[in-house]
Amino acid sequence: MLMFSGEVMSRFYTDEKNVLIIIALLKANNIRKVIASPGATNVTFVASVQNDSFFEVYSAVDERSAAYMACGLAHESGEPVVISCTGATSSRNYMPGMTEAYYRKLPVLAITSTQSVARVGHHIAQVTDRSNKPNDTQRLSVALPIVKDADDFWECEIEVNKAILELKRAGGGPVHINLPTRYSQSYGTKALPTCRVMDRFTATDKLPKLKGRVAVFIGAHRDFSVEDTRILDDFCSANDAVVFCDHTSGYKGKYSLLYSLAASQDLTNQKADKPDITIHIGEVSGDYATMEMVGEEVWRVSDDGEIRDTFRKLRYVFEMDEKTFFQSYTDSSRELSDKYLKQCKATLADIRSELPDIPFSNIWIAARTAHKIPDDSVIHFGILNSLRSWNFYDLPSSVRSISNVGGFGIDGGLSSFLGASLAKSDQLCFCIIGDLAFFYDMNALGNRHVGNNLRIMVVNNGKGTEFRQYNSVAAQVGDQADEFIAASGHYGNKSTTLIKHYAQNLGFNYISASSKEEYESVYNQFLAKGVENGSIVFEVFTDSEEESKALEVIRNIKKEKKQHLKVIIKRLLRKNKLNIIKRLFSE
Ligand SMILES: Cc1ncc(C[n+]2csc(CCOP(=O)(O)OP(=O)(O)O)c2C)c(N)n1
Ligand SMILES: [Mg+2]
Repeated sequence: MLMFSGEVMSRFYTDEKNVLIIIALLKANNIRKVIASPGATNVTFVASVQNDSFFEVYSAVDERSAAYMACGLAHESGEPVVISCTGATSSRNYMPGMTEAYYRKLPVLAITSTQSVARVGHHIAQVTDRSNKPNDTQRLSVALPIVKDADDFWECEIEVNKAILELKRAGGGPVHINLPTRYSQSYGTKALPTCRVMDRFTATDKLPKLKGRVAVFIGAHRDFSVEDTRILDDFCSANDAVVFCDHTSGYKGKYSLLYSLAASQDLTNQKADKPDITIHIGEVSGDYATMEMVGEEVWRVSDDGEIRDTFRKLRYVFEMDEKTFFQSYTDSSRELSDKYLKQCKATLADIRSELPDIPFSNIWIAARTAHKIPDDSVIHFGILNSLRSWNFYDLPSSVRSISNVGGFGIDGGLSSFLGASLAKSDQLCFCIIGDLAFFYDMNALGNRHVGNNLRIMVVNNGKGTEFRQYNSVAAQVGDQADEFIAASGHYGNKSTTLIKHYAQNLGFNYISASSKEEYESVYNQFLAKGVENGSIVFEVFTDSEEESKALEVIRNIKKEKKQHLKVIIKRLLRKNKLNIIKRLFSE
């Protein structure tokens, strides 16, 4: 090999972070073969691998030939091969070789370097549009960012992991990475960044050891059958694990912890109840508070096998059904334990024992009502205040609950609920929904299939109170938020007759309440068992300020001194009142 020894010795890796992440992860995955084609945009990548003796670098001027060389080398060595090219038409010439690799399932990783993709379409020399690729040239194509902050780093780390894992997934094949450069000239980086390496396992692989304290976190999930529940319970008892749940998790087993009340406390830190490893199952969760209760490492289990780094701590993906996973980690010879469960339950019980008086609000309603929802009913919650408020309180174990947290829309709550009510006409279906969500989807109530089993509670605070909560992202905007952010004053502005007449004209029974006393006097009608008396709309008028106060009260039951101080400083910083401290902290 031709050496330019003086120059090479003085250089290390580029300082372009996307390149460093690629190199770190190639090394972690033991991918060392690189075929480089000449050019300017891939200088930082090529010069960096060239400076690391781990890599085995070859040169090929003709990119078409380079890709075919990679096929031969990958096939013969049984290892993945990286090909690197620049802009202009270079990447176009990878296509024949990548097509060959696709149909032969050869692990060829094409890294096509480029100037910033923002330059595509502006007649900038050598910049070509790579956003469309023939389907049969790659199993996956990812576009990396130029890494400027922690979010870019995270995105880059994830995309490179995805790309590398795809080289061998489902039999393997070629993968494409588009890599933007800023033509950095500095090669002073001696150490590669620490990157998270992700691994994927299927049911036939040898699985890693599960060590430390374990919790399962369930996002939105279909209801657990009796058998599913037993399997998860057995896993928990064999591993002294717990299950962090909310009302969309579908799990009602012995190890379930509706933990939102504890996790939401502004002035305490529930560190003592955190696991080391979190097993993540289910889909999107609306329980933001309990999502903080993840351990240092997350293991995702899903049939889809996708990299879903919800908590930014993903280590392993298990591409298998939950039953296979849980049974694989249930060693029945181990001593059974529920120590961790008892500890978390004690935390919750301690907070619940101090529940204060709460202003009239969705949270107060949930406190009065959740435990009284009739057995075997279904209950739907609107996005997001209703779901959050009711997540503070347990429902009877025979009651099944759900919310549209898939797309998180306020647009289809009533329609989804109507659909659910059609499945069994004699099963009571409850819906707790805000006024904006109600009016958005109110036509569902006029559907001619509406039966007698609907119990709809509209919590009417005259706006999207979500954006008037004391801790909302719009909190700084104050009362001004009402006009355009919380969309106050629409739909009759808390009219006492609008929903009433609409509901009654459609054949619903209508009841309403505007205070705790009124609520107490009518809510038993809403909860009455049986469907004989027809469907009900129960409109509860609350005040947005009281809603916010209620949330603040319930999130401040427990106080830890250290945490208290932290929160106070944070709030002051947020309010921009102590700019000096802010500057001090940012230095
Ligand atoms: C289709 C759609 N548009 C906008 C949003 C953003 N959003 C989330 S909660 C919310 C307010 C809902 O207000 P309301 O139904 O009255 O409930 P409240 O917060 O007052 O309890 C909005 C607009 C959304 N989730 N979905
Ligand atoms: Mg509202």
